[in-house]
Amino acid sequence: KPLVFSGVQPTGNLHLGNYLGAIRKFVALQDDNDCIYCVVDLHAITAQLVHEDMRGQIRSIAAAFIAAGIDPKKHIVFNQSAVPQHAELAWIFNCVARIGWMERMTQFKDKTGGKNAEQVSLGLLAYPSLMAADILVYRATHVPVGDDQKQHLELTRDIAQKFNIDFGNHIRKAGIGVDIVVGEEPVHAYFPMVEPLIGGPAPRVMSLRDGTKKMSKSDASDLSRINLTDDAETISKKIRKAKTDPDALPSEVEGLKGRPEADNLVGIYAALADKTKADVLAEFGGQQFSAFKPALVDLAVNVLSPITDEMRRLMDDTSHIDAILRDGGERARARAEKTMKEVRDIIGFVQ
Ligand code: AQP
Repeated sequence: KPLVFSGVQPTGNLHLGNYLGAIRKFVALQDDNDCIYCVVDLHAITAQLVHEDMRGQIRSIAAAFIAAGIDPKKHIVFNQSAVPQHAELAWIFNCVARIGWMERMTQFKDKTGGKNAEQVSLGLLAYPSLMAADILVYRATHVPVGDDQKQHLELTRDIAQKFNIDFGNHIRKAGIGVDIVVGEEPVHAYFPMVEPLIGGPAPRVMSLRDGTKKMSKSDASDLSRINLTDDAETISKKIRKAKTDPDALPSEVEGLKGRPEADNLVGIYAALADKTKADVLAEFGGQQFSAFKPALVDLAVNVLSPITDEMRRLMDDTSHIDAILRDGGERARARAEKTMKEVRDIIGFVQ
């Protein structure tokens, strides 16, 4: 079975973008894949070092995974810091990757815009290197993420490729790895080339207040996002207040061009209903937002409230979540150590 890996940062309330871009896909991939889903707590300290309730944040992401329908017995759910091999491989990748690769990342530029180098942690620059390690320490091949992570996954491929080429002879001598072709070039590879799983009608959910900005945990306006902890009344208020234009919905997908807010709401409806945007417009084309928004509220509340309720129940007594994380951590550690033994061997460390 293909090996799927993905992670979510415990940096605040999960929102609809995290759900549609990531967690919903995690759930759908369980039947046909071997899945490892991680609460990436080491990533959470890159932008902001001190968190008042880090434990609670980690548990609530794990609770969201379980409440959304991930089966932690068949698959693995754990928190990143419980498996030190992630940080070990990230260090090695820090030596494989080039500073210029990291500085070119748009997320790094967005998060550091207007700041000087004294205000930015070294960890934030190296973030994609740790992300590459998260995935490759399991030699995972498929990574479900939102569209915003596409560039980081390309970097993961670059790191894997450079490691494979730089250590090509060592990999061959160690008798491990496989022959693959990358571009035109034959390579004896230890690390696989990962494939991002991005598609769907809402690969990048946009802010409800500005259809050109990504829905994000760090947006100052709570009205810009639907949190997984919002109750039905709050969801209704946020969707009713969502920015739109004055025109009716078009009946064809092409009619959404140049209408980012309309495009976003139709994409959200489609993703929540497991339909295409064309299906949604076949139903609502020609109708005003005053008719479409209440239907979107009903759908969002129907899909999200069972998850919210279950998350709340799981968070009442966290011993169950802690046991899942402990068990997942042990299983993940065993797999990651197998890779690290081989990596240390390839590099030539004495062990
Ligand atoms: N708006 C989005 N649309 C689709 N997918 C999204 N993701 C995040 N925002 C959207 C996806 O959610 C997964 C987990 O994200 P994360 O919490 O690890 O990191 P993030 O992308 O930094 O999340 P935020 O909410 O945008 O946080 P801030 O505000 O801190 O930057 C990833 O798969 C991501 O693609």
